[in-house]
Amino acid sequence: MIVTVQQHILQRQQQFPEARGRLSWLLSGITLATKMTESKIRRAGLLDILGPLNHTNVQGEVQQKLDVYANQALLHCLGVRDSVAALVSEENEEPVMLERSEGSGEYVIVFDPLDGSSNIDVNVNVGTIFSIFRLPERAKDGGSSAILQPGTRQVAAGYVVYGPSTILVYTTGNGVFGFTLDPAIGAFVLSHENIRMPESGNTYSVNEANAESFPAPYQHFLRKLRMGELGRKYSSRYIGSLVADFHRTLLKGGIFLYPPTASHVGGKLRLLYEANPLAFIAEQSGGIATSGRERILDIQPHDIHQRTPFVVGSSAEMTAFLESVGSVGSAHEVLDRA
Ligand code: P6P
Repeated sequence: MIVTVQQHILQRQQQFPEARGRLSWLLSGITLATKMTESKIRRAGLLDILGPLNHTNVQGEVQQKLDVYANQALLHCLGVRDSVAALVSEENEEPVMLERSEGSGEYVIVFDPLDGSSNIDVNVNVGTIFSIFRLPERAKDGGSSAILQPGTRQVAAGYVVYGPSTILVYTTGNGVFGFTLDPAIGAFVLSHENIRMPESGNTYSVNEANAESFPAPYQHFLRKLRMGELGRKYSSRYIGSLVADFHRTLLKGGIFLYPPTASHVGGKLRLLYEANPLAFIAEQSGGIATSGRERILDIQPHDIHQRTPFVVGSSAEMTAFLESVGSVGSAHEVLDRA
């Protein structure tokens, strides 16, 4: 008996204060948009859709045609759901505020429509990442305060990883669940019931090319890891596509790091639509996520596109990291607040 992601939310809605059908209706907007994107990715080489457009996005990155398609799909599929008050996309400089009748716009959805898209031309996994907030009562006008909420205020978060299979992983704060897209019926079907991140793993994931510019405590930690001082042998795995590197860490354990570097002294990854949703999923599955200075979910954003250092993974490796880096939030403090 198959369980689709919509059925899953509805079946368990008594546990999800946010569900009441509106959240599953929102999620159906996301799943529809990601299925549209998946159908293009599957045939990318056959369609005139590969390769860069002749302009750059707000991030100054050359936009791949699929980025634009994925972004438009999400803006359309979510824009027609009247419970959505505002949309924030990695591809849009400003939030998209939606005209809604009094009181109907209830949610803000933040997303990276196609993370890692530069990998598409070489057929490497890419992903869509999303995060859902409620519009605070006082900000019914959808002002920036409605959008700049800390990750602890997320009501749901998830990602779709487009790879050998297409898998949706999400949480609403009651565990983490995975659904595999069945092309035969065009539905995401429950395939990973209650995902738990292993308490430790044997891979670490970091772009070693930047290692010389990592802050010394990071270099010290990585050296300890490589020298077996954590008591186990590690392998290095770095795909260079955040959702793929995270998905492996979620299922197999270990640690992923994007530290401060010479070119990105504040970190490269985005807080709102990359670190926050993945940190919510990590904590819900028993893992830890930090900026190296504080718990990711506690960070009060000041800009919708702000970046952060991002270290996420199994409790064993993350505890060793936090003790080694001597962050503001000690290992125990971060653990206690997870
Ligand atoms: P680097 C892809 O461009 C991305 O945004 C993430 O998906 C990935 O984790 C990171 O950048 C890779 O960055 O500097 O290692 O190439």
